[in-house]
Amino acid sequence: MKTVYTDKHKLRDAKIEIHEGGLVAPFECPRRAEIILERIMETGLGEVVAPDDFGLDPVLAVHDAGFVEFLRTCADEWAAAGFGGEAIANCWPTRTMNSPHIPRFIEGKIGYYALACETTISVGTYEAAVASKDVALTATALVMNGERAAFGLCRPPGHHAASDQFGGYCFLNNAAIAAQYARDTGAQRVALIDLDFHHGNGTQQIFYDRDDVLFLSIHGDPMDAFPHFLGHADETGTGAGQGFNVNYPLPPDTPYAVWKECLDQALARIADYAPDLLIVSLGLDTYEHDPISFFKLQSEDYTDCGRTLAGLGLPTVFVLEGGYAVEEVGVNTVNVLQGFDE
Ligand code: SP5
Ligand code: ZN
Repeated sequence: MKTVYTDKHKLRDAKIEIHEGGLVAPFECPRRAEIILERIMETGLGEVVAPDDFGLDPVLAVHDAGFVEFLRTCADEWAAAGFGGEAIANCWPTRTMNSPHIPRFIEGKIGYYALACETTISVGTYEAAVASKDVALTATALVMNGERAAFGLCRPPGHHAASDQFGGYCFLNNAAIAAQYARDTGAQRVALIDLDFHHGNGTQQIFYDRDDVLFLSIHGDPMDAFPHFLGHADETGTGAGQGFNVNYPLPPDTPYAVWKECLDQALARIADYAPDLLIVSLGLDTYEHDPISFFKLQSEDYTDCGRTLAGLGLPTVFVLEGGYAVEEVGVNTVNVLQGFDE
């Protein structure tokens, strides 16, 4: 299958992340995408093409305009306030002081639009996020125009980004933007399965009241894992979306055999839904040696996963999400794609 890729992901190159009581170099780093691209070249997976520019309309179809403008201006406003380093939230409209007022000063504004503080906004972050959504949209357009499948090598990732919040290394929700674009260009129903170790809280929130995008996610139980406040099995959708949100939270040390049972259940639900398009939020942080996650998938399991996904026989767009065992992320990603192509 074809891969969509651009070097512009390198514009997202933050220097710090808050992790376990200190500052570390971010797990979500440019090298991840380079290693995946190198593996695609070395295995001859297929042609690598550059993204087209889709502009902001498909972004504004799922994200709040004020939020997008905040992302665009945040790094500049941070610098204009005289702050050094990278923009980071330190104060939040949490349960006991929830308010609709959006602060004018950047210190408050970033708290309003943030859902987690591990993720800073560095110079270039917005430009990289815009390029990343173009990667996802270009892959989706390829499949809407007749390719059986395509891989959007997206960086930064997207699935934690909600309609008006960033966090979890995500700024714009690439998979959600792609799903909405597919709806707007002819797909009646879209299924979106999230295989990243972390629950796709942003994607869930964006489509929670809708029945035209079925969302399913297999992930670390939020009682134990980030994003901690969403991803429970009893979150099944609301209004017209009731029954169109499906979560499979799993405990620490889950091996592939157990994970695969959930995948089979999820694929049965997707087959029943009979969508025109499948979008896969492909995270590789389910890997046994991932530094921030707790599942036990092995490299060969990813090939089986890809093969299993292909069994649905649906036009399929893969969108890269997480995966932080950098040396192995190329092999694991391409194993999924090769398994699918077999
Ligand atoms: C796209 C994606 O995979 N985002 C993940 C963001 C996770 N950020 C918070 C990670 C906290 C990890 N805590 C691990 C504790 C066990 N060592
Ligand atoms: Zn993840």
